[in-house]
Amino acid sequence: MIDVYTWATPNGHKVHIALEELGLPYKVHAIDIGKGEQFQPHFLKISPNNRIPAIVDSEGPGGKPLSLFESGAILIYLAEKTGKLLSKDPATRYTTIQWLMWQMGGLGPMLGQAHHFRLYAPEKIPYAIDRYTNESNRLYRILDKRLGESRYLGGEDYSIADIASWAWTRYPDRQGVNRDELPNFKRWFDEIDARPAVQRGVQVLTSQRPAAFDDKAKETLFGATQFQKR
Ligand SMILES: N[C@@H](CCC(=O)N[C@@H](CS)C(=O)NCC(=O)O)C(=O)O
Repeated sequence: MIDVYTWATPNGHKVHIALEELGLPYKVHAIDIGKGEQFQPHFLKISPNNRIPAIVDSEGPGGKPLSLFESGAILIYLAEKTGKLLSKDPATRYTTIQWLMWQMGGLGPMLGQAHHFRLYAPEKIPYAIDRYTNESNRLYRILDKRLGESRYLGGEDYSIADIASWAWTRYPDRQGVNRDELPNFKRWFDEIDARPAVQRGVQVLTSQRPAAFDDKAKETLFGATQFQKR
C-alpha cells in the first residue's frame, strides 16, 4: 500500500494522476497547506521541506518501507516500480527525464511565481508581474514548440513528463497566457484531459480545498509561519 500525504494542488495532482494511471492501491492523507498542516512533526519527518506531496510505500525496494518527497522523484519511483510511463529505451528514457526536470526546475517554479505576484502578493509589483508573466509565456511557447515536433514530451508515448507538465498547465489565463496562441499545446492538453485516470486524479481532495486562500492561509504560506525556525 502506498500512503500519500498530499493536497489538491498541481504537485499533488501529478502523483494522484500517476497512481490512477498505474492502478496502484493508495491511501490519501490530507495535508491542508492553508491550515499549516505541512508543519506537523509527523509530516516533516517524511517531507523536511514542508511541501506536499510525499509518499510512504510499505513495500519499497527489497520489501522495505520507503518514504519520498519531491513530486519528480515520486513519479520516477512509481514508474520504475511498475515498469510503466517511463520508456526502457535509454534515449527515450533520458529525453523523458529531461522534460520532467524542465517541469520541476522551470515550468512549475516560474508559473508558481507568476501566480504569487499576479494573484496573492499584497501589493501589485509591476516588475515582478511582468517578469513572471513573460517567463510563463516563454515556457508555454517552449512546450508548444516541443509538442509541434513530438506527440508527447518524451517522444511517441505518454509518460511521467506529460503528467508533470499537464498538472501545471490547467489554467494558463492565471499566468497571463493565451492558450489559443498555442495549437500544439492545446492538442496535447485536451487529449490528456480526456483520460479517465487524469479526471479521477484531479478530483482527489478537490472538494476539500477552499476556492481561494483566506488571510490565514496567506499568512501560513507566505508570512512568518512559513519562515519560522523549526
Ligand atoms: N518541488 C516540490 C514542490 C512542492 C510544492 O511546492 N508543494 C506546495 C503545494 S503545490 C506546498 O506543499 N506548499 C506548502 C508550503 O509552501 O508551505 C515538488 O515538486 O514536490
